[in-house]
Amino acid sequence: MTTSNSTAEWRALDDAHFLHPFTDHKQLHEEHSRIIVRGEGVHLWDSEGNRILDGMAGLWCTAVGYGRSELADAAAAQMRELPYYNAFFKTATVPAIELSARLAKLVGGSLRHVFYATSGSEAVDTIIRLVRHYWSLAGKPAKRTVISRKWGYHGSTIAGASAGGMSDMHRQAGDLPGFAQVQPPYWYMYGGDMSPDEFGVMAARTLEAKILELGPENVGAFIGEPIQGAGGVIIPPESYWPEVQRICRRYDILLVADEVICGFGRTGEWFGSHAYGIEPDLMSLAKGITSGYVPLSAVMIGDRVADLLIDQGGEFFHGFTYSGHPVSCAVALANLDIIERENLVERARTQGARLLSALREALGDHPLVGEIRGKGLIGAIELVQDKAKRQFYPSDAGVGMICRNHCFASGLIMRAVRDSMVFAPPLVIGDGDIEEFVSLARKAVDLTWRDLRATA
Ligand code: PXG
Repeated sequence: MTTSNSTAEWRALDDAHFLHPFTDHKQLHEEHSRIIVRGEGVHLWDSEGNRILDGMAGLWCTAVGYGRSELADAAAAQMRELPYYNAFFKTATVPAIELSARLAKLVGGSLRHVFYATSGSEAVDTIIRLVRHYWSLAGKPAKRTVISRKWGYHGSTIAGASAGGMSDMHRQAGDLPGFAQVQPPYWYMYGGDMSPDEFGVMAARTLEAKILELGPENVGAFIGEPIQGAGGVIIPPESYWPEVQRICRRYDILLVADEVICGFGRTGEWFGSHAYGIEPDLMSLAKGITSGYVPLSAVMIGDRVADLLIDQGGEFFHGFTYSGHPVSCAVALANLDIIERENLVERARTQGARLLSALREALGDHPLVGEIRGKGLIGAIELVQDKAKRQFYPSDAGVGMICRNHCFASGLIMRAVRDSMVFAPPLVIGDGDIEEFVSLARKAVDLTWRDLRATA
């Protein structure tokens, strides 16, 4: 429960004591935080009573929307029964067992084993350990390098940051050896005169070139988000993933799908891997697994890795205090009940199509808008200087940030990644919410255009 402090007092305490993630604090202290106090459906309220449409589902996670007392009840019931016990010493709890079986069924294929952690970063860390352990057990300990894409996001632990393709994070000590990056399948930026499908194959072949450069005997895995989220909602051409799959098989490289954002309906299928026909050896899950109500992440492990690990691995010296936390697993089970009962995966598909076409109708002809792309309920609006040439503004113009600030001020949360305005609203978004989203987005883009012309 919040105290009776006023917004001004909270802001003073916030500035004095709270270091925020991914934040320039000097800048924050000039502007101060907006304090979010309540949520219902797709809307949030701040401490000054303003209502905000959350076009980002928190941080890509509140799939079932805010205010679900069913999830609070599931957490409370589990806390009363058994708030905590671990799974280290030949013990297990019922929610963790039941969730494991349910995830295995939902994910399908050979990914029938689950390892739990608390964050997406820990899931990715676990995967890196599993990849290297697997290849040691398989008699190929040199296969250690993990390849990812530029602008891939795989978490913020040292290993996660190193595995990702964010150069700012690499510069701040997220630069372990044993990682390499290749080109993302970002047709709008890099596709030139190629068709999206020609470009998709070309982008996948940058992986092949990197494997050959490093030597396949040194490469353990390729990790990629089915759709790159934090990197700007980079939706790959349909030709991309089949070619990546072929390359991984050809050089005997494990394929890892980081489904932290794409999992649990976001793309209009249960998992992004299903949407693109990817057959990964390992998969990371988080965010939508509990709709963000409590922290939980999971690694799905395919038979190839699991069989060797179980038969010949001995003890896997890895795990966290909260691996398989019973409260988190109980909330995840209740969250899956809601997703299934309310057909939210299908809903992501239909409402996503509705949102995309409404955005295209409202903004498709706008001089500042180069492309509006989406799949299910994840998408982006590209703000560009020259539509015909697919040319971006110089990065110091900060066009995305101008637009983000207009969104924020008018009651819509969209994130700016470079000049891509990204969105991923809760899967429960209704028709009226879509109308509100589109009209606020249109207003923000218009105001951004006005600002740019004023300074031109
Ligand atoms: N993999 C992917 C694909 C992610 O999107 C992580 C791993 C790490 O998860 P944790 O739970 O450790 O944060 C993520 C997280 C953004 C943003 O600004 C995105 C994430 C986290 C924070 C901010 O888009 N994604």
